[in-house]
Amino acid sequence: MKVYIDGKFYDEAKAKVSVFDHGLLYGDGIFEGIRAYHGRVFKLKEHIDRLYCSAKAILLTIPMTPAEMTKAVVATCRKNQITDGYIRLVVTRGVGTLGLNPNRCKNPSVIVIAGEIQLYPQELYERGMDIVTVATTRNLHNAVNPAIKSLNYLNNILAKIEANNAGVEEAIMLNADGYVAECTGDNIFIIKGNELHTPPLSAGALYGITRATALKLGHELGLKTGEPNLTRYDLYNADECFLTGTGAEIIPVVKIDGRVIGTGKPGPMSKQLIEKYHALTKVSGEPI
Ligand code: PXG
Repeated sequence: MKVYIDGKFYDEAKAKVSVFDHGLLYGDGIFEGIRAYHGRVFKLKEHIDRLYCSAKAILLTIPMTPAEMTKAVVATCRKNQITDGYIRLVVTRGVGTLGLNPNRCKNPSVIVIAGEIQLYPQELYERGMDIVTVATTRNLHNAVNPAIKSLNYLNNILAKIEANNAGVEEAIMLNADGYVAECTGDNIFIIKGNELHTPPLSAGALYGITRATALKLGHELGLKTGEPNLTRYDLYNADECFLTGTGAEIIPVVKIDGRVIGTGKPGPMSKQLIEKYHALTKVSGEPI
């Protein structure tokens, strides 16, 4: 594997950053997780746009234009002969002093890794997932805004540890007001009757790219889409539930905190959404 770092390609074993990089010392940086399907980078523009929004929020100037960033991602895929895979785009604050002052970091680093994706087990897509609500509260907007896809993922990792301890793959995180925010690496949706709901961004959800796609596809299927505040009660009493994410795509949820959701099997609308999503990944994206 060849890894792109600041304009050059390095062998995997030589692809390294400094121990003085503030991405490592403080989690000071941002990232994107992107998929490639059938020789195309899916939703690349959306991911690049979100990367620059994250950068703006943390006052980090990415040392290249979005067009150059797009080229770097595609070039890294080509170099690694990726047709289907996972692309991790990382921008760190760069090398600085041991103090946390970001002004001491003069050169942010841009890293692109293109490799294989690790998916949830296939049987979970067929049977549906069992997930739990965890005690770790989603970050507050005025602390580390959940809209920033930052390198500081400890909030999510702490929640993931709780999910692991409970013997499940994903955790529901609530915000400080007790409303549903999202999962550790996925957004959450419910279907009740003819309505498709997902928590609003103000509840502490990431501006998920798969989330936006699922809302659009749901609308096309004739569902009424909305983004109201949701409580656990709303989740428990849903007809169907699923998670969305670049890695997970759309995955059905059939049990939450021991409550069976709907029939206890992946629901018909969720299945249709999954089909439509797969169809979309087959025909769109930035050619490699
Ligand atoms: N919430 C959080 C906290 C995420 O990190 C999503 C929602 C879904 O967003 P997208 O835009 O992907 O629909 C994410 C995305 C990984 C990995 O390596 C994580 C994500 C995406 C891809 C890979 O764990 N998280």
